[in-house]
Amino acid sequence: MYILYGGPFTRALITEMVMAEGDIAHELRPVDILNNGHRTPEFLKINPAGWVPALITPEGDHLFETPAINLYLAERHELTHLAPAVGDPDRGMFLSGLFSLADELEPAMKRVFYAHRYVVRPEDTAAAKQLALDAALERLQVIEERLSKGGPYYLGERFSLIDLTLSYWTGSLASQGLLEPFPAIGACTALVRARRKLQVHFAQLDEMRVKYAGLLAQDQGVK
Ligand SMILES: N[C@@H](CCC(=O)N[C@@H](CS)C(=O)NCC(=O)O)C(=O)O
Repeated sequence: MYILYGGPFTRALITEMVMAEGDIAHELRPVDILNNGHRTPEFLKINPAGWVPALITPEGDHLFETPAINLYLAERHELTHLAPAVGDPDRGMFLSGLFSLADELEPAMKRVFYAHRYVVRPEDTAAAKQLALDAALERLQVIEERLSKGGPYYLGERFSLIDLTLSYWTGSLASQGLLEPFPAIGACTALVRARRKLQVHFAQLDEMRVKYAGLLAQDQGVK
């Protein structure tokens, strides 16, 4: 049985969606990142980087880095509707798209959420957040152009882990009206959100976002 460390307010939800798509049995162990649950000695034994998600495989390996965990699960369980197999003509473009989200979009979004960590003076936090947001939107523009020429998904007619990951990250932007300049991304995420097995997770994501905005307003977010 897999053990997934994750829980509220975390991108572990993307891994839960992969598990749902593949009907993969697992135990979810919530980590309270608002109260530094990810920095306890116990959790650091699971993932020394101190981040969630982390996955313990049935063999006892400890895996981390969300896109790596997701790709591992998709490949191990032969979920070729999420990850084109080695030798599939779509494989190269799939890897390019997935790594681009991991290397470019996800770090920019992390800086948006944790802008206070990237400044020396607290009064620079809003500017750091805006710069991070600009970087994220610039990445989205590249994806928008690709989808508008040959969507609805990143791989054309073929849904994949890229669209699922993209839909997770764009959730908070959509709620602020920031996705309006990206209609093709909006259409792609609407298709992903309508997937039968994922609807419950996107409902959780929306709920989590509203709750987190409330906590931020009271200055109770992750430090
Ligand atoms: N590169 C890692 C980053 C993981 C990450 O930053 N997770 C967030 C939750 S979404 C976290 O643990 N935040 C707590 C912190 O940075 O202190 C991955 O993609 O898994």
